[in-house]
Amino acid sequence: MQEDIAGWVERIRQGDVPAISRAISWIEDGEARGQELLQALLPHTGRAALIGVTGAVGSGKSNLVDCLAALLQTRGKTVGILAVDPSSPFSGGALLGDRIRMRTQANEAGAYIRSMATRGSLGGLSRATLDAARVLDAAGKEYILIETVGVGQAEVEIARLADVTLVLLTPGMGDDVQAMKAGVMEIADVFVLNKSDLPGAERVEQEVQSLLSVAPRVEEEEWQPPIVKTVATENKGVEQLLEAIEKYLDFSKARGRRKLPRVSQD
Ligand SMILES: Nc1nc2c(ncn2[C@@H]2O[C@H](COP(=O)(O)OP(=O)(O)OP(=O)(O)O)[C@@H](O)[C@H]2O)c(=O)[nH]1
Ligand SMILES: [Mg+2]
Repeated sequence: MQEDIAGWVERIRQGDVPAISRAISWIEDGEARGQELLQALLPHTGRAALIGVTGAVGSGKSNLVDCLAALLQTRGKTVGILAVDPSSPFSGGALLGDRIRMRTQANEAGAYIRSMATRGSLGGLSRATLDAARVLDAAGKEYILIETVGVGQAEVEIARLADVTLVLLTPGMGDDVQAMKAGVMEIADVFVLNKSDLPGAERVEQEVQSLLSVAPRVEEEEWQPPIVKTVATENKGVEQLLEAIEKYLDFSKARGRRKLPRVSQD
């Protein structure tokens, strides 16, 4: 088995898609060899930037992830995409393939796309997702985009461990901005006001702005989450968004913050 593992490590490091898929399946299924392989991959991880993308159902996460991945690819970056779907009994690429209209050139251009589904607890899901991200990291993906729905426990967990977390807002959220305040304000490094082509965008922007202005800031040099307006269906605002993402990554790097633990926690 030891030799086997070495073989898998090699294939994954070369970006071999079937090997990556197999490894993630083992992890999802909670198989012992998945964990064994992860341990062997760990020395080859720690380079990727994990970008968490969260927001309400239908807020445009998949479209936005698609735009971001495509932009990163035009800049010569390699990308992996994980979509977390707690409500789905399915796993594998088929579901996401149906839901995401790929601007990204899957595989050939270096984007690996995978939909993660829960087989057990939500805690298990977030754990499996982060482990899958490690596999992609070892496979040389420089950016890993993780789409999660809403602000359930799994999402918050993933957000906490991602290097940067985007929270999508949409016009017409109205009082929802107030309601989501507690959970979301803590995890957002960058707010994305998507569907900014629709009426009501300014109002949501103002509401978030005012919430941010009253939010207690521990230190003067604390990060102030920006609000970036996008229209994911028209590929608008994506460059500005990537700029905000990079700015945050630089900011947290300068402070020695890296949320993804390099060594498995348990
Ligand atoms: N007008 C407008 N519609 C958008 C925009 N972005 C996404 N949509 C539409 O919103 C719907 C949902 O988009 P998705 O990208 O699937 O949203 P999602 O957040 O991934 O959805 P779930 O994964 O089901 O939670 C689709 O019909 C999109 O065409 C936008 O910027 N403007
Ligand atoms: Mg989606």
